[in-house]
Amino acid sequence: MASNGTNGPDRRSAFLEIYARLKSELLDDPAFDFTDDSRQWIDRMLDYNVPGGKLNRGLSVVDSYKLLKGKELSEEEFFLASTLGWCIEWLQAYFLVLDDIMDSSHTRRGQPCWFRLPKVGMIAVNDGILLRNHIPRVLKRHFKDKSYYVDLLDLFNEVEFQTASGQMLDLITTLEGETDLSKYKLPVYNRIVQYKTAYYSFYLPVACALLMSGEDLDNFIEVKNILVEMGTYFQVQDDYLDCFGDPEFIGKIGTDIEDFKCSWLVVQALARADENQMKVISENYGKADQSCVMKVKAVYKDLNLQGLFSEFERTSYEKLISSIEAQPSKAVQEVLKSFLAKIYKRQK
Ligand code: DMA
Ligand code: MG
Ligand code: MG
Ligand code: MG
Repeated sequence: MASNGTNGPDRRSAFLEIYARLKSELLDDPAFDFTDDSRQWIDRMLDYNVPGGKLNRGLSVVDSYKLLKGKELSEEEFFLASTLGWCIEWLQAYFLVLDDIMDSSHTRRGQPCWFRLPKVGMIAVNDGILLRNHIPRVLKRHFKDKSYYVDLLDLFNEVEFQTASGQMLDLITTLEGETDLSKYKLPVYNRIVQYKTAYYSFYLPVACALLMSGEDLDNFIEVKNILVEMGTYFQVQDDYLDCFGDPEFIGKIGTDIEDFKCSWLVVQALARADENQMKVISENYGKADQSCVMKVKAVYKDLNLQGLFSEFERTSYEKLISSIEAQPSKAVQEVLKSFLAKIYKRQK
């Protein structure tokens, strides 16, 4: 029997046991008459794309629910919270499989991106669609009779729409930036990351835990705002690590400079560059050539964007802590603080 009151590796392995169960249910979904080959394909596709990350989002549902409840979870409660956690990991897998195609990335979680495997290629597009379709199948199987079932479906739909809209903003802003770099300003940046990252990575896990606790999400607007702030901070870290992180450690090789992305780093660089540095950026940004990438990184270093980032981390943390402490509920404060602790000064 999986123990659920534990921390550390046991907590992760208890959570992973739920993955195995959900996967085997999907591999026996009566709505599709599986052949051996198709079952094996899904089995392998899921193992490759769903469980290999940090699992922060998924585990946060369990942690948050436990904090809101104020005591240890029963076996059933642990299972349900974990299942919602896995639905978020599935959503993330779906977005990442497609994001890596759109961003021409090479590696993810320390292995080649799924579409880079010779036998996969553009089948990955349909795999993304299947990953997305698994979520309502899992929810139907395990939550159909819950009073909050409709709210749960609605929540996942809303958040998926926001994320896909954020991805669109990311992609079309890049198109605009290619002809006019001066479009890369902080408000444009903040809007992209709020939509593409913050809702699904930060609001969604807490909202799932709140629904399980019988809460009405309309009463948690300020909590949502704080989580969106936290998600913005998280994506700034992602952009920073894309350039300055250790690929061995973060499990992915950065592509933001090559891809002409409206990254936090380029936004900050453009706001500070002198005429010379501006010229280097405009001549080298968005080129796949490694010597161009290195020239851009050299400007980032000259502008001390590493120092600026450290300062940003510190002030974001302080601001977040003070908004969290203004929350009336101690349990909610705990939920938000535990989330922030997971990401503050992260190296991956
Ligand atoms: C990712 O933005 C956003 C989603 C919705 C996957 P990104 O392309 O910066 O992510 P990553 O650095 O993981 O490719
Ligand atoms: Mg990407
Ligand atoms: Mg992307
Ligand atoms: Mg990134």
